[in-house]
Amino acid sequence: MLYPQINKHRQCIDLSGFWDFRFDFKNEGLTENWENGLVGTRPIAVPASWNEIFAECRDFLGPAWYQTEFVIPWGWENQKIFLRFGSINYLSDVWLNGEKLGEHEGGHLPFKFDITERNKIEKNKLVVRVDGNLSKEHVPPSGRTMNYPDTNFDFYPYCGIQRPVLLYAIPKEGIKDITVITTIEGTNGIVKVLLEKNGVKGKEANGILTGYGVQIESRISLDATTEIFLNVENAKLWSPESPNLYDLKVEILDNGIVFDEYSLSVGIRTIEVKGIQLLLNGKPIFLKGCAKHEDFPVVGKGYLPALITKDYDLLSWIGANSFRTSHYPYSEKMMDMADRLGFLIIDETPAVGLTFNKDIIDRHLELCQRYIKELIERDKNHPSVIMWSLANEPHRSRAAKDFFRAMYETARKIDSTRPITLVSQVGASERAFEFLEVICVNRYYGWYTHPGQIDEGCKLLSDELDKINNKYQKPIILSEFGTDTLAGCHSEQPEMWSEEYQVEFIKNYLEVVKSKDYVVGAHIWNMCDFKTSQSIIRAKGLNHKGVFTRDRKPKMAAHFLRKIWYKT
Ligand code: GCB
Repeated sequence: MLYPQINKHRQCIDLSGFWDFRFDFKNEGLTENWENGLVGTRPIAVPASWNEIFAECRDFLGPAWYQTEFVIPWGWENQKIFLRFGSINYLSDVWLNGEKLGEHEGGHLPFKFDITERNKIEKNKLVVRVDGNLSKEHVPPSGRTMNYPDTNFDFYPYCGIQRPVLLYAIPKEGIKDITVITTIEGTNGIVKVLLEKNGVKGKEANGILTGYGVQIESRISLDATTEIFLNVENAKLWSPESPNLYDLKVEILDNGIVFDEYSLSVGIRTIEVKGIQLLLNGKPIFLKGCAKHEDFPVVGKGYLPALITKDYDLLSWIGANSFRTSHYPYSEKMMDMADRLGFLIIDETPAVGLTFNKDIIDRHLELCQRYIKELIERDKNHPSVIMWSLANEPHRSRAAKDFFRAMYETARKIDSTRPITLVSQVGASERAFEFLEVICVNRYYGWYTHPGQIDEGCKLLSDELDKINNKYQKPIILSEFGTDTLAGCHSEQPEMWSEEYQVEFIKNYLEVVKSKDYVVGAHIWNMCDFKTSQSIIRAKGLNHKGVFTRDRKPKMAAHFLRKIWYKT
């Protein structure tokens, strides 16, 4: 799904702003036909989660209704027109002028509706019903009664329209999709551009790659092929140290006249697994960084551009070169920025806390296959994305291997270029590791087990990593490790919850990691403190494992990481 853009042939309007909003406490909106127009509303910002906005409704997960109006601008008469929702958590039903456009399940991934034949010249009324209630049937599922709300995962289940809603127009015939694959031959970069088209019989396509003083063009007849090859001599490769990006423009022409075009940034790079190593552009790389969350006061999981730039600045400040989008896909703009700034991303689906219960496993598999497909379709052209993560911490189950094999095959069919991983807490007995290219493990010895005993924890970690390596001989990433740490809590001797304990834990874990040549990355849990459901292990409803606080102030651990990771 190409992100909407503005050029001579394509237009886009961001419907972000203040919408009308109403909670549906008695779940009567559907029977009372609220889709025809809401009354008794109050204003709400879109995008944003609703939970931290209205004091009395933090834990009300839905349903709730949104409404806005828009006018189709002059000049769009002969275009195809779409409405695109970046992310709504969790279920959405959408109506335009009282007519149902459709529904969607799952947060954090975009969906769109073709409204070409359904919009009015005058004002259009858009109504959206959002239901964020938890259920065992959903992915991610509900489940832990020790949590309120009863999430089966450790972050707050924020709900609402959480990313921008875009109204956009494209030519009736033209570019449907573009896939860019880059390879390296000697000092040359080969950029392969695969086109998917709407109509366009008898037309031509032109690919133009510019940057670093070169311009390379290649023209094809779309009746003969849909592949464009661009050969870049002495290519400037993309890497964290030098995130070089070329500009690619694809044009569709009719008798030499351009009638559609689309531009995107291209980073020429390769990513592969060889034995126990992860190679970027043929050279071993080590991932240093944190796992993250989209989470901030007031907006919850709402898209906030300033927070994106802030988080990248802090990641750079500690010298990180990578992160994982735990535990769901992040906003498109977060991914664009990673390309520009040179961050390596493990891109994860929303499949966290899967249980494999017999009664729901088929439904979950269907959803998870859709999630991985939609994630790859959305993010496949980002050089920053170096790996797909199928899921985080599924429960131990005999059914897991076949489940992940099916997800893996779906992913492999669409993307043959990137390694695929699974983030597991099961360890050496995780049977999906037999076919996945990279192994990600989360470990908390010295915190959840062996409390207060970092040395003992590190010994266990070291032995276990060796055991996994002996069994699989694949690159391993320590994808989570950390301790809850109250900012401002200190102790002479490292003691749990203190900033000193967090530093000591991270320092010792990183020493273990350094001693293993098969460990190719270490991601601390977490970059920042973040909101969770309420429970006896989450003081103030927060997970405190951040090396920064929720409002982005460094703890001692952040200073420690800057000391060891940051290079001027
Ligand atoms: C984990 C989970 C993560 C939790 C973390 C913790 O293993 O993957 O979602 O937040 O542990 O702090 O307990």
